[in-house]
Amino acid sequence: MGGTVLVSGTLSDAHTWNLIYVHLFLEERGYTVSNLGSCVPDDLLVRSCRELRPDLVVLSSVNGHGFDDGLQAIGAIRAEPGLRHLPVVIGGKLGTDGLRNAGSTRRLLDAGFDAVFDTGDLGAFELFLNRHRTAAA
Ligand code: B12
Repeated sequence: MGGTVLVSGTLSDAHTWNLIYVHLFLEERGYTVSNLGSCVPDDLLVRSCRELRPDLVVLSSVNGHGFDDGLQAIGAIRAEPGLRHLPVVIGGKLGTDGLRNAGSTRRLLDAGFDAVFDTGDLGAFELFLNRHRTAAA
């Protein structure tokens, strides 16, 4: 079955139902989930990645600051030598217009995210999970 996933909100984001939704979405697919909740500072996120050693980290942001918060979070994670290859994705409503933003997505990928779901496409996320599971097996 699935592995372990660390779910987290981003630094500025106070929304919580998105986190609960993603948590349940993963549990229903056999993953064991730890959920850090909302407004997570980068140092707590990095410390949790180091201590829990999850198979995957999923950041969720819906307040419109996801591109900026995500860039900062992935910078902190990738700066940690032991976390350079940890799979990390981000999704939700990352911008404020509900539209895909290829430039900002590219910046997040270049900064170290393994995948970006900027409009929260759960179908694309499920495809990613299946590919990730196959690669890990
Ligand atoms: C409830 C709510 C609040 C509540 C939150 C309470 C709580 N405990 O969560 C309160 C009142 C606190 C709030 C505050 C604010 N909110 Co608000 N809020 C909402 C609202 C009405 C519903 C959100 C919700 O719970 N949805 C239910 C969950 C299950 O769905 P979801 O969040 O959309 O998540 C889905 C997808 O995005 C996706 N998804 C999420 N994460 C991930 C991750 C991955 C990897 C993937 C694949 C998919 C994915 O899966 C989920 C299920 O489909 C939305 C509008 C709306 N109808 O969506 C606005 C909304 C999210 N809020 C918004 C804003 C702007 C704010 C404020 C900044 C307002 C303000 N000026 O103060 C503050 C944010 C403060 C902060 N520091 O973050 C905007 C965000 C703008 C944007 N991104 O385009 C929205 C979209 C409203 C709008 N149309 O303008 N909010």
